Amino acid sequence: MIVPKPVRYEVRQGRFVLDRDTALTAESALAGVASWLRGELSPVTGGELLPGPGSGTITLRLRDDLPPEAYRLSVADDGVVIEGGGPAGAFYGAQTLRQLLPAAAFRKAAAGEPLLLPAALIEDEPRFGWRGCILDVARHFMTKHDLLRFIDLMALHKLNVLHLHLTDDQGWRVEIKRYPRLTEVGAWRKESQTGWNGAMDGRPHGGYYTQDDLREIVAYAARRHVTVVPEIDLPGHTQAAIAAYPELGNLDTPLEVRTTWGVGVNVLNVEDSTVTFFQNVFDEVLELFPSPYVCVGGDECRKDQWRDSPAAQRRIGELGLRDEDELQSWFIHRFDEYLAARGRRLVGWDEILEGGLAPGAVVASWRGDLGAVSAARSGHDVITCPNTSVYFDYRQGPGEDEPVPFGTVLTLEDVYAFDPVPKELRDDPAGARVLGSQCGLWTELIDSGRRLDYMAFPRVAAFAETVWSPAARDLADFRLRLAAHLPRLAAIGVEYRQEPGPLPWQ
Ligand code: TNX
Repeated sequence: MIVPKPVRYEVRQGRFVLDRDTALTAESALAGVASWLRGELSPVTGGELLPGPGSGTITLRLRDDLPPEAYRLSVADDGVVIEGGGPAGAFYGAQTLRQLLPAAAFRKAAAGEPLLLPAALIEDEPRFGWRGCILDVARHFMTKHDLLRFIDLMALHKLNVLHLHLTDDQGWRVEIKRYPRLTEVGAWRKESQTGWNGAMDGRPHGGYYTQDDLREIVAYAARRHVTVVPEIDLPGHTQAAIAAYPELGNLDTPLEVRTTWGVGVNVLNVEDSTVTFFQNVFDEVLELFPSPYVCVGGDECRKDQWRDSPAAQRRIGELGLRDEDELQSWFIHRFDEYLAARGRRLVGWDEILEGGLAPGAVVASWRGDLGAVSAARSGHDVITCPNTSVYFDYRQGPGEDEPVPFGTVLTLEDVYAFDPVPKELRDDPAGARVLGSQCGLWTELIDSGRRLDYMAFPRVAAFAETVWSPAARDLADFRLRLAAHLPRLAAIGVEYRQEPGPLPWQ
């Protein structure tokens, strides 16, 4: 009853009893996985899972004939062995081990029932290397505590990329030492207007992560084999930055951090000083986030102000560009060069295809599948995250009382039916350009960790299956496994959406 479904599961005879005297041994390269597993299991068994003789032993080791994220887990009467191709594989084997236990094993207290693991042999590895969630902490700030908990929940589902949308019109959420006003001013917005499906609730809102917070978040994620990919969204979605430093914008009048939703008109100017400003910002961001991938946004940049700006028009003339789309492309290229020189790869939303795409750029394709298909065919790596299939800010059922009545209905079954490789690329060698997918938790209408739970779960479980498990789908089988999985989420304290909705509603 494992979620996401493993590649191969063979039921065997017998069972292993986990108790306070169970021992746990690991080779030194797996010390991190072992200490994580001890931390999860010891409150449940009441024992310390030390190495050495015990009532039975859990052994963690590496196997060099497996890919790094693959594992083999065998459970027998006298012991449990987890073999990983690398530490990530061993970690996923340990996650599967937890799911073989009763749901009570997900509580942080003694289980009060025997902890029996059914004998089995499980062989497993992911279908895609990029298994992500986009979390928008700009529209509504999520506390550090909420973020760490969310990372644990991602890891439980064998997801490995947290794409953190750190900046937008409505808030700047990352401390930058060189430019303190980005958070002093940009992290706070006044009473918002109401409207847009009741979205803005008339309350002031704000918050940001200090650099120490972010170092902690990144390290916490790394221990769970989750890479945090930072996004600083440019050149649109930047009103909070312009409110802090008006010289970044196109107007003479000052702006405030935005208090409405939708695509805004205020975008960065294209001065060299603005490019330098953001490269200085990235100098600090790269220090905090070791991820090989860094997202510079590039989505929904309205060109109205560039059309009206003599400076932007002069730039178009000087560079011999055709139009404002090419100007945006020129702007994004500056950051591609900057990141490439520092050994990082640029990720951008599919609008970066317009007006010419930076050579090594990775495209995050969100407007249906079109961007994914053309980017892959022109030799770019692609992450698929179509708003038609994996946007979890969209409502989960058609009911009038469904909380957050935004977007089209996107049910659990819709998510389960998603294939990360678009139809057009399935019989095309360019399909290999799809690195994987990420689901989108945009938070205009998700204003708290509780609401995040409701919108994310259980759809994240279905999504995890689409990126981890083999392509074949069996909805009835998924439903059975989900029925065993929901009590695990409940034991953790996740307020997932209960069928038929909208409970639990706050
Ligand atoms: C589009 S996805 C956006 C976000 C919004 C989202 C709402 C993307 C690159 N841009 O700014 O939050 O739709 O669903």
